[in-house]
Order: sequence, then structure tokens, then C-alpha cells
Amino acid sequence: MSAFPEIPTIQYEGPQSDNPLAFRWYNPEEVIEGKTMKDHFRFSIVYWHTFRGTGSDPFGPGTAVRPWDDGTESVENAQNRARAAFELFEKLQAPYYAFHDRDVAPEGNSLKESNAHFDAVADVLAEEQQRSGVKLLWGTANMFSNPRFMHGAATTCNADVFAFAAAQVKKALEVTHRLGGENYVFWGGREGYQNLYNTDMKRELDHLAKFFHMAVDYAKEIGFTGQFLIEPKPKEPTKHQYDSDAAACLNFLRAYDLTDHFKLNLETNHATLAGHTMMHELDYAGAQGALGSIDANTGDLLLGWDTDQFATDYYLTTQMMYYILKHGGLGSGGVNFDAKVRRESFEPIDLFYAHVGSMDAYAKGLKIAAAMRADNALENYINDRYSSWDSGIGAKIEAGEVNFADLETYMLEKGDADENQSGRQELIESVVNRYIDRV
Ligand SMILES: [Mn+2]
Repeated sequence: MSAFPEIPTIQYEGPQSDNPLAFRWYNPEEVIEGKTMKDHFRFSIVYWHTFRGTGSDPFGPGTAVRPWDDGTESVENAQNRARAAFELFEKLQAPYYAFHDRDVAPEGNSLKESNAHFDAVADVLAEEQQRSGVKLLWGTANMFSNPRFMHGAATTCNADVFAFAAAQVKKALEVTHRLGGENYVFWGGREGYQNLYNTDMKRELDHLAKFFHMAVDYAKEIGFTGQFLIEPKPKEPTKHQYDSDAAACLNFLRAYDLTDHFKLNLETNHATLAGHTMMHELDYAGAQGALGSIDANTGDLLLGWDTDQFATDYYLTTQMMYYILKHGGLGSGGVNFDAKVRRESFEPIDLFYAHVGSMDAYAKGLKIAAAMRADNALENYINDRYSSWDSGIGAKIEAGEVNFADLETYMLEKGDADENQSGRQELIESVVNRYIDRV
């Protein structure tokens, strides 16, 4: 039985198409910089927003109409939902999906029962993957919804809760491994604090590191070779999340000897909550060899919380694809739509309009970014701006050949520094516009 009987498989029709159920820019087989669009993006659909999101908010209940879902927490309903999910993945031509353990299968009355539910749904996920060819980009464990995690999971003050979380991640790793997952993600959930007065921050960070080392050890034990990813987020639900941004995560990983085992899963709306642009986070992580994957969404300029909206802004997608290309792509990661339709967009067809529109926005962003790179549109300005480092005293400093005394001697002889040159910000912004106009 089809969950989306009115929806065809979405096809590429080109930029002139007016069909909202066709791609105008995302052409999976089109080659950009020597790689197909399909391989650049490795688009992934999330289970949580797309199949468990109801549209509820703090002011009212869910609004979403989901005819394939009977609204119960039965295993059978979860299995039927999985079949509906794969129909959507296929019709969107998405090669990947991602889930939390508790999105795909209902939590039971004990850990044992929860694990059994998870296995029963994983059987259907395995069947559907086999049938459709859609693959698992990553798995993760939900360690924030159940009230037991009110103080956190790996950073809880309650040692038993840490043990429960460890058991839950052990199982999630096993299922991710069984389903051929290419990555495993840790998003901090409630790993942070509401008030430092009642918090032993050092002890909590030590516990978090211990937890990650145990996960690395267990992956090795079961032969899971997927990439571990941490997803930075500065706040919400806690006022301070320990994985607050790319720089904080990398410092944590380095301090606890975990850099060899982890990369970052960067999310647009988390970057902006941290007071950064997404391109900043991508460039920072990329510069340190830690760009793993992205959760593709956007916030709202006028709202200060994590709205997880579908991105359609060409400036944003151009910037993202530019820095992803600059750092050599996403490796085993992908462009994962951690985005939800608005509460008012309650019909099943809105799930398609949302994904198609955003996939197109990323595809156009990729084409604009590649056109800029082909002309070295930004690189020419950057190279010129830093040219004082290519020879003379700049080259000596970079090579480590001079010390403070040498530089004092140099400047005493010279008298003053060479004149500065314009940064040309306004010019470069209009250069970017030129490429957006042309593609
Ligand atoms: Mn988010």
C-alpha cells in the first residue's frame, strides 16, 4: 500500500520547469568538478522530523496529517512507518537516511524490551534498504527525550543514568553497524548545564570523554569502521552545551586524545545559534581536517531558537558548497536534511515540496560555487591580499627563520611598515552576486 499515491518519483526537468514536483537544479548524474551531484551531496532524509515530527509546539498539539501512521506506539506501526519512509526516500531520489534509535522504534518498559523493539524495526529497515538500495548515512541514540536524562546522559550527575546511556549507545552502534551505517553521530542532547552553581564541569567533561573512548573501543570490538561525528550546538535545551561550536569541540577532542576518532557534523542553525555563520564553522572544521558531514537546515533571522527550517537561500547554499568544495568534500558524510516543515504545512505533499526545493537550492549553490572556483574568483583576491607573506620578511616569518630581535632589527632599519591595501569587501560581495546572476 502506497503512503504517497499521488506523488511520482521526482525527476530532473531543468531550470525552466514550473513543476514543483520536479528538480530544476538537482540533476543527480550531472558532473561538477569531476564528480556527480549525487556523490557531492549524498543527500540524506532524517527520520525524526520527517516521520516523527507532528508539528506540536509549546503552544499547541501536532497538526500533521500522516495517513500511514495510526498514531500508536506499537512495533507494527513503527514497521509500517518504515515502509512509508522508504517510499519517500526513493521518490525523492535520496540515497541516504538517518535516525535516532527511538525515532524508528518505540521505547519499551525496560532496556531489554526497547532493544527487542529496535531489532524488530531494524529487520524492516534492513529489508527496505535491500529492496530500495537506500543506505544509512548515520545512526544515533536519543538520550534527551526520556525523563531519566533530565541531567544529561554521559554528563549526568547520576552514575546509573550514565550506565543506561552507555548500554543504549552500545545497542545503537550494533544496529548502525548491522545496517551498514557509514557514520555514527553524537549530538549533545542535554550534555551541558542549566546552572554552574550545581555543576562540576570538569568532572562532567571527564565523563563525556570516558564515554566517547568507550564508544570508540566498542566500535573496534564489533568491527564498526564508520566515522564518529560530534554535532556542535551552543544551547537549547541546556543554556550551555559542552559541544558549543566547532572550535570548542575540537579543543575538547584534542584535550582528551580523541581527534583521531572523531570529525564534526555541522548544522547551519546551530552555527547561527553560536553566533557564527555556517561558512565559518565549515572553514574552521575543514582547516583542521575535521569536516565530517552537515545537518542541512537554516534558522529564521528574527527568531533566536533552533527552528530547523529547509534552506532555500542561494547565498547560504553557495557559501556552504564553496567551503565544502574548498575542503575536499564531505567524505563519508553527506547533506542530511535535519529540517522540518512548518506546523502550518501539515499535508504529506509539503514534505516533498520542502525537500525538492532545498535539494534544488543546494544544487544551484554547488553550481555557483564551482563557477567561482573555476575562475579563482575569491582566491585571486585572497592571494593578492596575503602576497606580503610570499617573499621577503613574510616568507622568513612563515619559515620560522626569524625571531623578535630579528624583526626589531628589520623594522628599525626600515622605519615603518609598508602601506596597507584595501580589503575590497564591497567589491568581492558584488563579485559573488555576479556568479549568482550567471548560473
Ligand atoms: Mn537544529
